[in-house]
Amino acid sequence: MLRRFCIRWIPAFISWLVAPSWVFAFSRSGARVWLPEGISTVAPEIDRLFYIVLVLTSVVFVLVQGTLLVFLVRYRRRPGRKASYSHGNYRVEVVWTLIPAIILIWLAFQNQRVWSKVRGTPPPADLEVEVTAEQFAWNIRYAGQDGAFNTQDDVLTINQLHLPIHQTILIHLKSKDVIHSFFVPQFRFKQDVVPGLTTHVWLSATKSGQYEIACAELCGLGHYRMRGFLTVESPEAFTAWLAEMFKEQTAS
Ligand SMILES: [Cu+2]
Repeated sequence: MLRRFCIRWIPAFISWLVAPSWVFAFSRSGARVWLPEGISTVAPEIDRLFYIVLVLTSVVFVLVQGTLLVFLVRYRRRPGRKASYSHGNYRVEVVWTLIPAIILIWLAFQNQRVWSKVRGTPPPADLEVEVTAEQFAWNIRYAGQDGAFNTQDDVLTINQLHLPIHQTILIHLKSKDVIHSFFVPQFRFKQDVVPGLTTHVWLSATKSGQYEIACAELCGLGHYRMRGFLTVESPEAFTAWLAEMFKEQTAS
């Protein structure tokens, strides 16, 4: 009874559990499973690492849990069977220590490579934007024509961030009050915004469209409505929008 149940349901349960990683392993568009579309230059590399870790841990999970279940069923208590003492196996222990160690060291190097690209010295910026978080909005500041912040021609918006596509954007993140977190899932980008600290981060968008900026840090009662709107567009459309915003600002 128990045996039949195990044979029938345990493989089904395990395959259901790890299905997403297998779908990834066997499909060409696998990078889309589970994650939203990646639209920054670093997104494919971050996704690749994520899925490598997912596949590796899935395989280990199946092997370990499978072995455990086989042993549970096979060596269960039976009348007349005596327990025996085993010393273990030196060779097997060396193997199961060495293989994970090598995999983890390899992963650490891979992580380091991607991390230094994402958060190392930023490449020369085409555009700089200042984003100041406050309870419960995103204040966006563009330097305007002169390229300097806090001057007459700055363009200010609330919750409206427009970025030109295929350009390197340097974002200066600040907070007026508490800790917020600037989160754009499609950019694979999430950064805490800490009061008293300016965090400089860079990104480059690879696909135009409308996206959402979320605050990913519980920052107070209105946290749920701290939502920004991100538009990635052609450099021409961006310049036109910025000029329009400046005109509106000076008119009011
Ligand atoms: Cu917030």
